[in-house]
Amino acid sequence: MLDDRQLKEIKKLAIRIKIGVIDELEEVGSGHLGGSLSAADPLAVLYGAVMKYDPKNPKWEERDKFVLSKGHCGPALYATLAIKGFFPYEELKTLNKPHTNLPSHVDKNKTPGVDMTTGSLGQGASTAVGMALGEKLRGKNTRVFLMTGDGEIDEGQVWEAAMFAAAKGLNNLCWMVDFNKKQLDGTIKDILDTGDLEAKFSAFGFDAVTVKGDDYAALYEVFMKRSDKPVAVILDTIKGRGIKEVEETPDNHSMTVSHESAARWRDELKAALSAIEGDK
Ligand SMILES: Cc1ncc(C[n+]2csc(CCOP(=O)(O)OP(=O)(O)O)c2C)c(N)n1
Ligand SMILES: [Mg+2]
Repeated sequence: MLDDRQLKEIKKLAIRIKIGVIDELEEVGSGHLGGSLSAADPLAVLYGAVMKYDPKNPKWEERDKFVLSKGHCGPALYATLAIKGFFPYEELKTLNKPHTNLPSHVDKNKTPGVDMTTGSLGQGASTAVGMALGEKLRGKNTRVFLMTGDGEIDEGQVWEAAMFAAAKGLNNLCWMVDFNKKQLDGTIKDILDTGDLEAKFSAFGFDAVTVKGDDYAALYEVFMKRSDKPVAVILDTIKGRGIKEVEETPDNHSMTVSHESAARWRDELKAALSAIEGDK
């Protein structure tokens, strides 16, 4: 169980990741804001308290791996990695610029700390399952954390990967679905209703559970849980979480980020950070 001090650190980390996302997107003027913000809360728990890694040795053999299969949300992962010391924070300002190490969709050959190249939706799920199998075959005591989107799971290969993971007993795999109820150009309900995801993953042979995306204490417990099956965590999230105006924008998949809006949103996040710091 996380103690109060650890919980506070994770809450602060989540906000700092969101500020990092704004710092990145302001520089390019637009980007995948909604899905980066909904991913930030679970990322804070994973990189703040759960995963084994070494920023000075990103390819450390005994590290846990993270696959951001919804690779368009690279800004959230980059902010996390920068804050955790994989590369200088200032580099976030190079997002998606020529010759950057931080392309808008993640690339393991470019960015220290990125474990898999993604962006073509669905493929990250297959590669993460392959990685989990590989780690098991090599007798490693490591884990693979995978995050897919809720629109992404419309891709057929995702379910082939899920069936394979359960059939091979990959209990070193923790598969998150960022269930933010929206995809690129509409809601999940309107475009292709996923139905009861917890029941679906259970039926595929996972230990499946639904957790609020910003219930940090509950997320920690679920991420630490081990069983003989792979774990599926349906993250009940809000696209744009943490910035009211973004949460309330219906089409918040990719948004323009002007200097004015960035300043306003940063102020809101900094106020939330100060409230936590002031909270004894
Ligand atoms: C194979 C493939 N088809 C289409 C796209 C274009 N695309 C990028 S993001 C996106 C929507 C993803 O929605 P979701 O998985 O719900 O992500 P989130 O809401 O977390 O941003 C689409 C269709 C893509 N990257 N890959
Ligand atoms: Mg979505």
